[in-house]
Amino acid sequence: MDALTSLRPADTAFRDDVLAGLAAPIPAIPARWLYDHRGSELFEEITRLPEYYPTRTETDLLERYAGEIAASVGTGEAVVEFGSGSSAKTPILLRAVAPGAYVPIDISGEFLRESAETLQALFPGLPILPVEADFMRRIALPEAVAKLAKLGFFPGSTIGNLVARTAVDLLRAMKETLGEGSRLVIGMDRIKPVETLIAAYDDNAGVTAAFNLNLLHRINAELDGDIPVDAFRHRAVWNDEMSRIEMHLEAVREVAFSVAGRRFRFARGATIHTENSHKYGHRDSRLMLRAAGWGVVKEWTDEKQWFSVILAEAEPPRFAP
Ligand code: AVJ
Repeated sequence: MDALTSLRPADTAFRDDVLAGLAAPIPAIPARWLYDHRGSELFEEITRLPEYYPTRTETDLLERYAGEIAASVGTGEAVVEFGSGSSAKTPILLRAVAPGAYVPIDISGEFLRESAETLQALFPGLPILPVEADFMRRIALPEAVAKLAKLGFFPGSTIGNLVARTAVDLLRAMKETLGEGSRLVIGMDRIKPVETLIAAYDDNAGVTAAFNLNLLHRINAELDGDIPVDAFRHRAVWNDEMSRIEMHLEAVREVAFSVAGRRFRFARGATIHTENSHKYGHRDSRLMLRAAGWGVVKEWTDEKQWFSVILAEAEPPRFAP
């Protein structure tokens, strides 16, 4: 192992995932690598697209029902957000529940600092205690919030990136992090007409395509790759069996390239699977939460039932059945 490798484990993880993913029988790269600086900018742009309904719909739901959420949780709690809340959604919740502290958790220290600054300006008196960590595992929360009741916040249907098994692992880790008696406000995207879903993930302006293709630019820049990006195109497909939108990068011609000194060859039509975005039926979301030890207290949805915001409560350990 060279010195760089041992000093920069994050780079190794990206390289390992990309090399293993490109060589796999069904080539796939974990979706988290889409979100470098440029990728995060492009995602922000996606949230403003006319076709991308989730952000708008969830923000409207939070605005409309923040009062009801606040009424069922009380004030002075520690709001713990999984992912750093630089978006418009976090202030809506914080304004409504008047928390005793705000704890954003994110794997990227840079985004944490940015969003903490933005929110501190909006809520000058609020203690903001960022935690740089991977929230897939149980996290020790700051000592300062030990005595406060906890309200988790996980908006955006980010849970939908994960297959059910991993999603349940995450929800269980969140329960362990937040502790007994805690509650969770989670956004989950609903199943809807396929045309609407496809449009949201393959927009007319091509922003989602740029977001997906940016992964190849990132590989070229960070992993010494020479992938001809124009040999790939963005594809969004609905996998009905798995109830999810999948993003793929499809080779439009036969193409060979190298990444980190390794050679790869893709036949025309071969794809790299880059993201899943699971969609849930009314009962699906409840079942998944329940499987991880969360009981649904209340659920809010829009007129078209395109998105839902769920308030869940950590259930105490129970005996059978
Ligand atoms: C951030 C995972 C919620 O799945 O809708 C949007 C990501 N990908 N357009 C989603 C995404 C393409 C987004 N999440």
